[in-house]
Amino acid sequence: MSENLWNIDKIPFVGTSSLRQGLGFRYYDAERVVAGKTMREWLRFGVAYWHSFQAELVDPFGEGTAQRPFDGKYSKPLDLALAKVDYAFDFYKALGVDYFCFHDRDIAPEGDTLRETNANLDKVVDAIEAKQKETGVKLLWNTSSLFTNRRFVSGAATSPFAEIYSYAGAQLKHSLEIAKRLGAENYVFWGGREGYENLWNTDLKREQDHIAAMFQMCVDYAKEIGLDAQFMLEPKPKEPTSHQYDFDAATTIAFLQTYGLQDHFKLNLEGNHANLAGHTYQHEIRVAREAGMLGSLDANQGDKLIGWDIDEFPSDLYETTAVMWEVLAEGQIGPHGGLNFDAKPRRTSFTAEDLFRAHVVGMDSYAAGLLVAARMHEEGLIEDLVSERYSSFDSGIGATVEDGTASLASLEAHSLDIPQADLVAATKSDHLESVKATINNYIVDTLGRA
Ligand code: XUL
Ligand code: CO
Repeated sequence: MSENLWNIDKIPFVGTSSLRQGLGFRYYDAERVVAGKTMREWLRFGVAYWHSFQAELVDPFGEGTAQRPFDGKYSKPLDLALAKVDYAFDFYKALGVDYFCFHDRDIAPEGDTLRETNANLDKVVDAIEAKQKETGVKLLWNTSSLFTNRRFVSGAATSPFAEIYSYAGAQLKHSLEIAKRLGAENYVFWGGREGYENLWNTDLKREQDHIAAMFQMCVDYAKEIGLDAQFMLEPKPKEPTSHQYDFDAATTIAFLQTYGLQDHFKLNLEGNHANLAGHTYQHEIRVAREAGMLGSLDANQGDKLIGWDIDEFPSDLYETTAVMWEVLAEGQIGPHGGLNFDAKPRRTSFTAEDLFRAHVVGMDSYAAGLLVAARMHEEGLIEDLVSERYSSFDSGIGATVEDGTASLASLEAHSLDIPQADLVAATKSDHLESVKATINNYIVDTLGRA
């Protein structure tokens, strides 16, 4: 009998001797040093309260299938909420993660008024605060659910109804106070209903002005209460609304710049959201990095065959390698970022043990990605390829573009009499298929030796 509420022993590192995946890490060895930092320091894994302790594994056609050790034990919602704090922290300990994330409405039931709801919330926050002290597990970020309750049917900070806008601001105020109390390293805003169903009834400009004003109020209030958590917006193009304003990294950065908010926010990027926007996860991370806006990562993956947000646990090594390549190039996930598993087991993986198994797969997949990407960096694989590809800008006419001395006239003087054959000779094959296969080789060989 193990000593936690899940009756699961601390998940050990077992290495790669067995090919059968079970309740043991093959690659994630927390204190192993890779590229100058431990795996624990690079990866900073977090557990998402909403998926792990709230979700019942429903789908649009079927009821929940999840079997959890707290099921049926508590008749009062607040008692259940308080008990879940103990289950949650036992889960973090057994899994060996250092961080967790939650929405305000994940952790405590609503009352009839915001005052009553806040009182419920404070009781649970007391319990969380005590557990954080006892275990050393930290809050990667918290957030506010401004999309679940029916009052947010037409949005929160973009609702056309001022009463709802005001309520959202009031809810955010308390949520920021909780972030301060629990020492949140970041604070996330995901605009779950901040968008529109139909443009004919929508004043797009007015809605965006309103949400920008709300963000400014949050920035001001954080300053007032001395909250230094990194604020982050989490892009997602659609679902639940047909169009959401924080469509993707590029759109979100442009929004922040338009409203002068760019110095106060970074981005929390999610794999499945990237796919819904028609991008790879790597693309979103690269765009954010180049704008100095990489904040944190919601680690999950989509499915090629399903066109909505299914929040699968990461298992695609090609993708985890690409993500960790970007993270290594950046030197960190973000100033205070981590890998939060915004992911749920499939509806058919319904046991409590599956919740552990799914996290183990996610953690191992990212640890594997880290090992492969570190080797690629060490051997300069991509760096060499890219610097060679752009080398014609290092001297001659190319250098005049980069040092700002080129003009259309100077480009014309250079190009006017160059024959077509010489221009074709100036281009080079990418050998792209070989590049992709080389990355495969790095994955196979590095993990084969791990
Ligand atoms: C929804 C989603 C959210 C945010 C936090 O798709 O990703 O869970 O991460 O609200
Ligand atoms: Co997310």
